[in-house]
Amino acid sequence: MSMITVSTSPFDDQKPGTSGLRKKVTVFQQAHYLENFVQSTFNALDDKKGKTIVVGGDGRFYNPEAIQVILKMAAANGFSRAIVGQHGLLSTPAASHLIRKNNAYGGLILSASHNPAGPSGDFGIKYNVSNGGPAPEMITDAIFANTKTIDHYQIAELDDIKLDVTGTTTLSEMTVDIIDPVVDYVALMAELFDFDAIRALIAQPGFSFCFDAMHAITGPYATALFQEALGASPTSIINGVPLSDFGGGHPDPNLTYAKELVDIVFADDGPQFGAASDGDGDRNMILGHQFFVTPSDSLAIIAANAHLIPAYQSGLSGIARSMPTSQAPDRVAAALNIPCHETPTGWKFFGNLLDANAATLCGEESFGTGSNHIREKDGLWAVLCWLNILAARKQSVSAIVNDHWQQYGRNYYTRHDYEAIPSDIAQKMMADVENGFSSLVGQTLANRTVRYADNFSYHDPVDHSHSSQQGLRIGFDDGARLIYRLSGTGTEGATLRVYIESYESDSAQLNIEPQTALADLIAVADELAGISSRTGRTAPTVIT
Ligand code: VG1
Ligand code: CO
Repeated sequence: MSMITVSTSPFDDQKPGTSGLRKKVTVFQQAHYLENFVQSTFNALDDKKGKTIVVGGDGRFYNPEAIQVILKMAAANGFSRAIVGQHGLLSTPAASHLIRKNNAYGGLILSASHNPAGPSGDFGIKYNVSNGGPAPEMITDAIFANTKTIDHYQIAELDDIKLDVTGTTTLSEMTVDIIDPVVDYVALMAELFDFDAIRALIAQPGFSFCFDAMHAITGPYATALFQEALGASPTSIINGVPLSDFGGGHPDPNLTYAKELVDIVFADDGPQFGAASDGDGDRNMILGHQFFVTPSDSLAIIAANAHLIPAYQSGLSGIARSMPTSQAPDRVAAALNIPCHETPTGWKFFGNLLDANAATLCGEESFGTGSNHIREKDGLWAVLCWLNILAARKQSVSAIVNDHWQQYGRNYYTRHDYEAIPSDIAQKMMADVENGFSSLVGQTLANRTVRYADNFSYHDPVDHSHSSQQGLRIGFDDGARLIYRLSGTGTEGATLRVYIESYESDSAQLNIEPQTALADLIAVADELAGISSRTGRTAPTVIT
């Protein structure tokens, strides 16, 4: 028998964050580190006999090594079948779809999303359950509990499997299907959208667009979709070849990190439409010519125009947004007479709502948008939503967004991130802000009255689980909000995220630059938490 049991001892830092376990590559390279986490995950699951697992990652450094370990451990833990993307590649949305399509028991996705990659960058691993979505807190808590007591793991002592050719092979008793990572995903997109209309739009002489894959996982998917299925020219995709260090870049689709795309689309002769995706393909940025669409607005506008997209023609059951996402989608939900659910940050909280058909569309302010077609956010899906809407409405991106504001009003919105601040300073700041809450209600700040100040908690209406301490929020009488959260995905010190929102319905006041429109609230946010005095930072690391 090739199965062996290896003795190990626990690591004390394997608590999954907002989206799985993320650490420096060098941390994952420690002996037994990856194995401990994988075994702890398997230990948290019921009987694996006869079950299928999907495995793939965003192609970052350490992906190939980790996949070999995971496959050998899956075989030793009794899985009967593994479905693996060729070369070990799968975007996060494609992995979610494969889990669902093949009725798999679950999947392991290897990604640290937008975090930089390479030998000195980050690596990550995340378990998804049978609905295709990230494991809910009940399971991530059980995984963490196992990491604290683990004393052995099981692995097959066999040669590595070759992952460069599609086909079926075996690893001891386990069947391994190496599949094209793109085909099933493209077929799903063709079912959801009006490809003929999008093809016609792209073929118009006056229309051009640019998609930036940021040297991460979406390159091959974008090529198959935009070029091969929809007829776009090869020059419409930039940075389309996945690299293990993402070309040294930071594949976070926002105005700061996707600067190359922004420069192209903001040039005077730039294309009418631009988009980018993140490291693992689950997030997106949408641009029109010289125009940026705020992610919260993107969700609201997709919802308001969903009837133009074949998959959503018959209506939406509801919308769900994370708490810090702006309230723009709430206004669309109210107009459509459907519920708008407010969940904590992280896609794992949308799974139950989607399964129960309580929501059709979901989104986060952090450039994540998705629907019930899978159980992850989906960057290319969002791009196709916009292309489908552009094709149907025959208007520019900026005209569609401006129309939306005229109809619903505008939720001015910005997020200020302060990266890599010392953890103790960040923790103290959050504690002090929360301690000040009792005296805050009723006070007047930035010409508004504070209506509530609390630490957000969520009661899941489907499984009745409870999640507390999900972000500090201050709500004003006019609907404006200030929110403070510490990131659960960073790997260096703490990242403070400050979310600032205010609502404007005066049709003459809808085109102000957001940092200007929100200036008074931004000043209050800094003052209340003492951000600059405590951290010495005079400006955020990133503004989105
Ligand atoms: C961030 C975003 C959150 C998103 C998460 C994972 O989390 O704020 O909205 O779900 O990243 O996305 P945090 O805890 O750092 O704020 V991804 O594309 O990194 O899997
Ligand atoms: Co991502």
